[in-house]
Amino acid sequence: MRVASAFLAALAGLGLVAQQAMAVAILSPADTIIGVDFDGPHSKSSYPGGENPGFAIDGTASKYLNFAGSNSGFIVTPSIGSSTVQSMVLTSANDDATRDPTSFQLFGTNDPIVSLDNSLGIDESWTPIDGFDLTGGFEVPAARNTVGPVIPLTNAAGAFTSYKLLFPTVGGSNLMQIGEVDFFASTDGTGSDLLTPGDPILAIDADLAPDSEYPGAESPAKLIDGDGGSKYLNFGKENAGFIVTPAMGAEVVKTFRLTTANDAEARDPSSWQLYGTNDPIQSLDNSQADGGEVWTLLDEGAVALPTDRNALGPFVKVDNDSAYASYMMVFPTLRDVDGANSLQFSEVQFFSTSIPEPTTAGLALLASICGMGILRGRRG
Ligand SMILES: [Ca+2]
Ligand SMILES: [Ca+2]
Ligand SMILES: [Ca+2]
Repeated sequence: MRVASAFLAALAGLGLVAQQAMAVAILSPADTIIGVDFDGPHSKSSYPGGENPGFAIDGTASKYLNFAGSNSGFIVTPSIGSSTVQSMVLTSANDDATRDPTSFQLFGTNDPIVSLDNSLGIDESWTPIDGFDLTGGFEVPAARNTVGPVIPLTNAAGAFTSYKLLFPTVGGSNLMQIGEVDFFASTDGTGSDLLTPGDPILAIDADLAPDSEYPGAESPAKLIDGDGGSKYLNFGKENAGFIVTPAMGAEVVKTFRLTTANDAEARDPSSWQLYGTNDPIQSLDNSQADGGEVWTLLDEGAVALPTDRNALGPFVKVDNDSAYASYMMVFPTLRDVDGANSLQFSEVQFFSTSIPEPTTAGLALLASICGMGILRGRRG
């Protein structure tokens, strides 16, 4: 007994036992937690390499497919130069007619194209030309790989050097696909196609998607479920994170600890920022944390997580002496952002007490005390 109490007293003197014993774990599965990402919304446009927008004007029925579905399309700059489009023909793709466009909007511009591939396509000044629902005989053919009817356009806007074609609606699918698009200067589809295979063409989608997005089974709640095998994954990558409101009320966070996820170490956070607020949380899930709370940046720094998977990371000190009702933690950098499609980790815990990493000298002293204890125990 004497040995044990002396041992504990020695450890307490080192700050290794007393502080750990008193440390309060602040987070629990009862807490309210949402996903956020500081970065702004972006276009959802994306396509398979083998079904890129060039296939919409390659002169064959081979298709362009955009995973963004409705409101996707393309920007094309005809190599023939300025033209006045007055009719259009759409050719159906090879499969799944629910991906076929059921309406269109056509715009023109004489600006140089500065929009990027897979962007919103709004970085030029665009003039509406025409657009309507593809009904009453103008439907994309139900038969596959089939040339559709001539779609006459009312073009009061004149000649343009580039065109933007959007498909605001498709036949119920989450994807959009089109086998071929032909533009004509005639009103009846006669004459040469204004579009030439190889013309500069960009995929676009006009819908704004928030940067914060997570799979339903990998929600922020997985960070505080006490299960190191379940993870939170956010496709927002850099600057993604979470807002948590501990059920136990306002506490002073002085230490945190992360647990790595099951795979893909490139997705591990490598730096952190911790913010606090006592305002009610108005920010929405998957928002930019722009609900109007006033956040105080408490501390920030690097974190070196183990490459081991489902492994506890180091205790990380937070320079903070104030209690907050809610905390926001975001991760500005990842271990290997170029090799990652998301941010992920399995658990987070906040502690109300500083938990310093044992120093080398402390560990040596600890080892010598343990050795003494063992020797004394044997003698007893
Ligand atoms: Ca094609
Ligand atoms: Ca978990
Ligand atoms: Ca982001």
